[in-house]
Amino acid sequence: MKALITGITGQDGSYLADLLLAKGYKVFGMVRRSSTETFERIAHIRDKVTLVQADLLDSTSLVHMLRDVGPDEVYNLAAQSFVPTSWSQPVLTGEFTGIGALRVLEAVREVCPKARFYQASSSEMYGKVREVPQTELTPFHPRSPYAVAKTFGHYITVNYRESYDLFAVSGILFNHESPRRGREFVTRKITDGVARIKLGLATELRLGTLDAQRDWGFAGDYVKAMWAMLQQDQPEDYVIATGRTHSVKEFLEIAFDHASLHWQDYVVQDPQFMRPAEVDQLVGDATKAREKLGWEPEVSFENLVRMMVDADIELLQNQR
Ligand code: NAP
Ligand code: F7E
Repeated sequence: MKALITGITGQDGSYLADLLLAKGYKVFGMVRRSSTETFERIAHIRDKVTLVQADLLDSTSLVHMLRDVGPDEVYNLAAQSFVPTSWSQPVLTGEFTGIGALRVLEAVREVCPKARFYQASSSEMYGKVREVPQTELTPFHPRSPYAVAKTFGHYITVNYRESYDLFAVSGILFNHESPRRGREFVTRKITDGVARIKLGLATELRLGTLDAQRDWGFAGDYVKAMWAMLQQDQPEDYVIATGRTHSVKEFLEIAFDHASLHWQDYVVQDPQFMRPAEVDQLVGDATKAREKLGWEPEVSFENLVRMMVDADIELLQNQR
């Protein structure tokens, strides 16, 4: 089996590549041209995957890539994925995160319509939530240009499935984190901050709202659900979540406590990290995934936080 992953250099792309290699797939990864390589997360599997240059902005490059690879499965994980950047660069976010998904779908339809397609949809689409917890049937109310773009990506995936009979599915994934998470996201920002403070490299950690709540899981668990969705008899959409919600404050408490520190001594609230619009109580109901995919999250919230703190301390110690 051949799988193509867009966004292989990102958090999820790297975990999905690990999973598919372990299952015996030949793994191809789409990378965009850059003056410096951004292959840190796939350094450990660099000789096991084949990288192909293409860009979500360039339809021709996507068509050529699919012709060259001839994949059985396509996972569209590439996107501008940081919510605050979507306010400062809304057009670019719409192009990458929304229309980019359409370009990949169009290329699949033209080149390899029998390939199975996965779209990385997001709990951010629920935004100003209509009900708690959220299911596959909960209406969307996106609250950022990122979320609006993801909502387009979601519906165009549903539309291509219904219009062209593609095996196209959308995974509505709630926040998932890991030691490979980008450092600007709040979880990694905190665990990196704890490690720096612990090692005497920083004296404070500047954050936005501490009351925000998220349903946080482990990325390594969530990529298993992506794969499982493409192995079903019917293409359907699934919510992937832990069903538990925690505040930024709770994350801080566990992270600092794990390093024997008190967060109140170091955390400073800074208005520059507040958002023009926040989402409400995001908490997912993954009953359908549990029943149809047999999927369950394995790493608890507490263990996720501790895993990330340990990894960041080790990383910084090794750099010394
Ligand atoms: P990430 O770490 O930010 O990775 C994004 C990937 O997209 C990177 O490989 C990046 O490449 C690539 N990319 C961006 N623009 C591109 C372009 N124009 N052409 C080609 N590649 C491009 O994101 P992630 O956390 O792994 O998330 C994976 C996907 O799931 C994203 O679509 C995200 O929006 C979605 N999602 C994430 C979560 C979550 O909690 N992590 C939840 C729901 C949905 P470079 O390395 O070159 O920048
Ligand atoms: O923010 C609050 C912030 O940036 C979480 C992406 O993967 O998950 C991610 O989006 C919360 C927000 O993730 C800071 O206001 C406080 O309420 O870690 P985040 P996100 O916006 O939830 C979804 C599912 C995706 O699809 C996205 O691609 O934390 N917060 N202080 C802060 N957030 C950040 N980044 N930085 C702070 O200093």
